[in-house]
Amino acid sequence: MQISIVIPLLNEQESLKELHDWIVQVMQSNHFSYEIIFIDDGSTDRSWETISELSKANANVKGIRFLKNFGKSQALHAGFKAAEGKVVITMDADLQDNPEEIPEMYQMIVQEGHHVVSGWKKKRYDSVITKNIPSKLFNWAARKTSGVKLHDFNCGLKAFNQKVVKTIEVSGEMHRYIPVLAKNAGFSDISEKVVQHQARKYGSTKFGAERFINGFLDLITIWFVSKFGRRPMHLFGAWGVLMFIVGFGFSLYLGIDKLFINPTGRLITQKPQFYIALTAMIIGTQLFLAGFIGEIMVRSRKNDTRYNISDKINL
Ligand SMILES: Nc1nc2c(ncn2[C@@H]2O[C@H](COP(=O)(O)OP(=O)(O)OP(=O)(O)O)[C@@H](O)[C@H]2O)c(=O)[nH]1
Ligand SMILES: [Mg+2]
Repeated sequence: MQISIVIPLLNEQESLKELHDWIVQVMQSNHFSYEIIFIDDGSTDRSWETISELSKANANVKGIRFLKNFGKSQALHAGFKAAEGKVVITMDADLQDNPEEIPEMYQMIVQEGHHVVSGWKKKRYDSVITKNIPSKLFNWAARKTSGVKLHDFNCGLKAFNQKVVKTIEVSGEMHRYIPVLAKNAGFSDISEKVVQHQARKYGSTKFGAERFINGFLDLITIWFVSKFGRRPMHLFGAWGVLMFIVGFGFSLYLGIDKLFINPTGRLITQKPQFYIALTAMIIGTQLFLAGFIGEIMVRSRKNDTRYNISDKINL
């Protein structure tokens, strides 16, 4: 199989049939062997019924339904696990991403050998205040922190070599940073393609302004986890020991001064060095303990299931 199209969705019943027909038309005119995997993440509308009808008419349509809403990242995780195509495409279900981009993205993976090709909505049809400006800021911060030079981290339309999606673990709210996860896993050939972007046609938006705040916090997490996730002691331990040494140095100074040099001088508790010594030693011990507990957790971590599937079609 050449292409797996993974489509996570939440309450997009109006768009699904139109999206399906459009994808099929592109796939057929390019003679691709393909599958479309819809992941219904606890929709409360008729999305699952629509997917099930589509799958009756087209055996290339597959479906996964979650018992409740587990989030876009978990949906992608489930889709990636099921995907069989050499190239795996992700796209939004709301008709904002154009399936006509798929053939060219496929070629970029197969012929040019990129690991990841990420869509770039260069010209957007969104509100300037609520989407464009925050999005520019967000992407700038993401580029600086992650070192992945993409203009548009939030674009749902992306293409991956199958090896990438089978290796990385998309968890939490990390769907915005799949290219960063790929880079951390060693798939460093990450490219970009300018893609068409449409205004939302049906239904309503699922992410509000909090996406940028959450997105930024996730970015810090990803930076931290990729650098120190497997060796927390190297960060906390180092700072802990450093702080403790500073505190200990001051205590030593105070002790020697009081005992041998200037026993009749000011009380130790009247000197600023006393408070510096106290705080530094307490913070140092705390940091050291954080590193220690972190190491224990890293060592005892088991694989945890993060979503539950209630139904499947053709899988
Ligand atoms: N699996 C899953 N998919 C989701 C969830 N929330 C949103 N989606 C899907 O993710 C895609 C993008 O969400 P949108 O609400 O369109 O976000 P957006 O495109 O930035 O915002 P608009 O421009 O208003 O459409 C759509 O296909 C949604 O159906 C979720 O909780 N789980
Ligand atoms: Mg959308």
